[in-house]
Amino acid sequence: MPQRKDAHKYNAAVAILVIAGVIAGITAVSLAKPPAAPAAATDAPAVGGRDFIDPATPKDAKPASPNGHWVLTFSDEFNAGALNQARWKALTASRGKGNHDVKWGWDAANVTLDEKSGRLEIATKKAGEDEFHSGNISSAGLFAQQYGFFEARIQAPPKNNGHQAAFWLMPAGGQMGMGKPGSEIDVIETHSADNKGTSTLHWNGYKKGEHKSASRTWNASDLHEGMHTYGVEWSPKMLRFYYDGKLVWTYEGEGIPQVEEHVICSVGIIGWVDGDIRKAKLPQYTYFDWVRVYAEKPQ
Ligand SMILES: [Ca+2]
Repeated sequence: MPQRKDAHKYNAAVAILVIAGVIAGITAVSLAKPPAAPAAATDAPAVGGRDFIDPATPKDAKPASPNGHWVLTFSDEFNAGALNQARWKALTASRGKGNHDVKWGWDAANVTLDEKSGRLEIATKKAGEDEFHSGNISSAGLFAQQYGFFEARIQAPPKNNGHQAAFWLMPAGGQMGMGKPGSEIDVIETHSADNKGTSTLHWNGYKKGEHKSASRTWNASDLHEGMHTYGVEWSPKMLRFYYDGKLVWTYEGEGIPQVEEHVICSVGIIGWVDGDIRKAKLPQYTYFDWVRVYAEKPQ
């Protein structure tokens, strides 16, 4: 499914049309429902055409959700030995203060792929005095989708090292500070010093007093051992979060995004993460075995 970069403008235009329709006394129902056609490839990705599905993904791959019928729309098994530039960009960016107030950032050099193990590896390294770097890959500007099932198989960093694995979704142009009408969906942020994961929805922007969020922290005794599957089923009125195929949180309410969002795999040295990055034996590695995205197939 191609990214429609003007999705938010389109939705805003629809909203204006709906208001205008109500004022004019005409029925707004037909205007509120986006026609099927605008999703056509007027905004084809700048790189990579439609190479969004990895031929290495098993033909019988299916999401954890027992609900609906699904068709694979995007996948990367990370088996190719190099980052697929049609699907991802590795970011280099400063992230300000992190765990125990250290300086932290993402460095594209910390993202590597190992052909032998078929994994994407994000290194967390000491980069200077009280400065630590991890990594981030994003499908922003390449692939985005509204609704569906988003799933990743991840091996979290070793315990007690003050950093976390994260798999999350953001709206197009969704730099920190933007949340309307899209929202940040954190499918998973692993904890460091305990066997827990947190799933979170952030909306209404990030400004103090305006930002809203809902989250669920759940126990997973084996989270720091081996690979685990993390997924979210995103439908217009509901988010369902899964850990190894088990439903860990159902959210219904305000803030569920109604625009296309891109996919991010990253390692965070975020301030709230438990454990102490300054005491970590570095480098440490977080492994991503695959990412798969499905859309619900109309029956
Ligand atoms: Ca793999």
